[in-house]
Amino acid sequence: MEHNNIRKNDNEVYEIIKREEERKRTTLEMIPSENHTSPAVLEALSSIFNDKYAEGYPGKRYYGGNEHVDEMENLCMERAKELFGVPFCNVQGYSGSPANMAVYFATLSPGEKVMGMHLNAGGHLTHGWKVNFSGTYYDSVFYGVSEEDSLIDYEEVREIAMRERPKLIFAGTTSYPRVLDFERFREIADEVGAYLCADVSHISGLIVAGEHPSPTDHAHIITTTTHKTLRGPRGALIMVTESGMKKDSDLPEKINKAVFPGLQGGPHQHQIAAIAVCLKEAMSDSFKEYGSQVARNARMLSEELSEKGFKVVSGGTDNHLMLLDLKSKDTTGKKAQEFLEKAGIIVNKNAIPFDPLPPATSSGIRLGTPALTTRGMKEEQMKEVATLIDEVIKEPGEKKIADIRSRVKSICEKFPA
Ligand code: DSN
Repeated sequence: MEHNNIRKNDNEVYEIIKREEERKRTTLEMIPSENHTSPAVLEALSSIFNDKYAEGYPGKRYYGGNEHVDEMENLCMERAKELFGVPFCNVQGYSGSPANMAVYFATLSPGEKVMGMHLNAGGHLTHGWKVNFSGTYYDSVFYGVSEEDSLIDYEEVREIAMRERPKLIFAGTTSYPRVLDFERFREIADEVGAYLCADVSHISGLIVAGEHPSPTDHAHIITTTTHKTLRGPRGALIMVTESGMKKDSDLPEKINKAVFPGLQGGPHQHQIAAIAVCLKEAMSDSFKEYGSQVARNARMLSEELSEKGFKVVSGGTDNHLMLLDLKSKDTTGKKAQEFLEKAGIIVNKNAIPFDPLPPATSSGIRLGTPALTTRGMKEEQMKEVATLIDEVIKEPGEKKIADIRSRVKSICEKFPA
């Protein structure tokens, strides 16, 4: 983007933006929750809708002048409902955490019980973690993965649910590389009378592309951020499914009230415009091809890294991400992240299941293919990237890192962001 007005009025900010553009252009973005959004999404984000206050919902706003805001929000909701096959969607959540908070407000009273995946096994802060609102104001219990294969043991999930009787169960992850069995989660939720919320923030792009089973027929509520595999602006969708409506026909109303006035003030209408643009993009055939390539790339990267002697948690991946267990590599997640960053490969350190190290150090790194795939990279480039990662981890000296940095730059030039 040109940013001519920023350059004219505020050169300091302009220069920082240009440096960030340069960083993105010349590095391999492999954090699985990040992506490169389209210029159309970025244009919508900087549109005139930024200026408008619109507390309330279409047709029921607290301010005047919302004719076009209503049009835009209705369009965005209709697109989300069509794409995910649900009868209700709230598009005002500022991001994933407030969206999940709205689900708590709509389904639980403070002190009631939620069950989610343990953070160290690949869950999310808002699924009950103790330092988060969800573990502070609600009673939380966790399921994890099996020590043997790092997969969710659904029998164990059931046992914990039967014992603890949570009122809300989250099926959702941030670093779980395998398919989630939403049907099984729903059976468990039904046995204890709980709401099932599928938080598909990481995999929503794969779901709409047909690369991961959809939770629509199983969950009562679906939440997702819009900026990960869905490749939109920062933001969130909170959806109620047909079976959510059957369980509680007031759920949409409760969710709307939880978002506003419960949690948020004026919705970010420029963000909603950008979500609408992203949802249209996600309806296209080219997005389906994108989602499928993301998964193919992840499989290839994981296979190549395994062949080079890396331990890939759970033995591989079914989605867009993988976790490398670096315990046998004489390094930590923290060090590996730092060395790779110097070489222009951006990843994040991540706890692996049963990690002996604290999260700030951790024994693993998390790698994903959504952003590389957006740049047009395919299996052949994944082989190259696996070689670069392997070389950095094996020999993180300055000379080697400088060599890898220049090889990274040349891949980036061939595949412009
Ligand atoms: N921070 C996100 C991620 O990286 O997965 C989750 O909120």
